[in-house]
Parts: sequence; structure tokens; C-alpha cells
Amino acid sequence: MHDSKKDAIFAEPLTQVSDFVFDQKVVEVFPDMINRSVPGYQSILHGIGQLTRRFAQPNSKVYDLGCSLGAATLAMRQNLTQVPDVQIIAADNSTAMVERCRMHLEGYRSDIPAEVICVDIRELPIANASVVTMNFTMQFIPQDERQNLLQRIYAGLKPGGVLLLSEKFKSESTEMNQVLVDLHHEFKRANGYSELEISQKRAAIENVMRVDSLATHQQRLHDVGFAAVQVWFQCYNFAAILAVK
Ligand code: GEK
Repeated sequence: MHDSKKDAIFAEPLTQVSDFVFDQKVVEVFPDMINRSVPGYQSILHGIGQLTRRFAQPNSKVYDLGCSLGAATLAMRQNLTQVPDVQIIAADNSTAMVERCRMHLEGYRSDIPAEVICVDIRELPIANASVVTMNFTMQFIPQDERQNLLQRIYAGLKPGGVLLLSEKFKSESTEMNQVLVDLHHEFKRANGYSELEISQKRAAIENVMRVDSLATHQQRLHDVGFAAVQVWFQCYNFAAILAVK
């Protein structure tokens, strides 16, 4: 399913667990990490491809914000072959990710131009866009800046353009949230992560990844002006939303 080194970053006991960073060590194991940690990751990538095929417009730009190694970029690019004059912009603020992403994209032949930019997506100009993908990136943006970023994405989209937003979320009910969290941890255990790995990863990511409820995401999307907002995938506490301008 994926070809990458096994993630064992949190396999050994650490005296102090530092905040999670997207560095070289993470780049080396990233495909394995995300496939074993995010339920439905491959299905979501497939859906991003399908939705891109449906909503991409001629003479427009397609963005992948927080592209990591370019998995969503590739899924989109494969589905843009019939769209004239389309250009892909992939962005990430981790230099290690961006370097590997460029190498990765070069490994696949395509006539569709794709530029990989090392930038904080809060600073990236967005214009003439028909599809903007944020596949598990919004969760790393400070919560009080999410509305602003969405406003800029909305302003940069053409009429009929879409935002494809995938996120880990929390349930508004404490009880139900615990059910979803437990199911997710069972999923990780079934994929070979130990209790120690699960708990150390959790401690590392706690301060850098803040999750909202699905209702909060949906409300924000409506507030910035999106005409239609639809959850098109959910597995446990992971979901993907389609928002149409
Ligand atoms: C995939 N979309 O495989 N600006 C730019 N990039 C950022 C920022 C920021 N402010 N904050 C975080 N990132 C990918 C997976 S991973 C999801 C996305 C995860 C980047 C960060 O460097 C990392 O590469 C990515 O967002 C999140 O489809 O690891 O859970």
C-alpha cells in the first residue's frame, strides 16, 4: 500500500517528550506514520482525486496547503489531465518535507505544472483557485487564526470553486468523544503501535495539534461565505468536508 520506512519514533521510552515537529526524522517515516495513524487516509486521498476531477476548472490554480510529501498533490494531479491550463501549487512550511516532496513529484511524469513552495500557508497568496485542499493541516493552525485563513481561501476561490478540508475532530459530547478516541487507539494498536508509542505520540502532539468539533468547522465555513458544506467521509474522529463557493 505504501513504501516507506517503519515509524518507530516513539517506540523507546523518552525521559521527556518534546513537542512534535515535522523534521527529517519524521519525513523518513511519514507515509508509514500517516497510513497507520489516520483511519481512511487512502480512501480520503482517492476522494480528493475524484472531487478534483469534478470541480477543477480550466485556467485556474489548484492548491495543496500543508502538502507534506505530496500525496494529495499526486491524487489531484492524476485527475487533472482533462483540464486545460491548470497549475498546481503545493505548500508546506517544513523544509525537510518540501525537499522530499519535490523529489517525490519528480518521480512521476506529468505535463501539469506543479510548484512546491516552502512557506507558512498563512502567508501564501491564494488567487484564481478552483480547488484548495487542506488534508489534515488546519489542525496545526492556531484556532484563533483559522477563520482568517478560511476567509483568504474563500476570497481566492473562483465561483463554484471548492475547499477540501480533512481534519481530526472532537465530538461535542465527552462520552461520545471517548468512544471515538478509543476506537482510534484500537485502530493504531491493530496497525502495530504499542501503548507506549500511542501515549508518547499523544503527549508530543498535544500542544501542536488542536482539534475542533465538526460543528465548529461547519459553522466557520458557513460564516466565511461557503454556499454548501458537506461531510463526505468519516471514520471515527476523522472526517473530510467539501465546501463549495
Ligand atoms: C497529506 N496533506 O499527506 N504552513 C504550512 N504548512 C504547515 C503549517 C503552516 N502554518 N502548519 C503545519 N504545516 C498531507 C498531510 S500533515 C498531517 C499533512 C499530519 C504542515 C506540516 O509541516 C505537515 O507537513 C502538514 O502541515 C501536516 O495529504 O501529519 O497529521
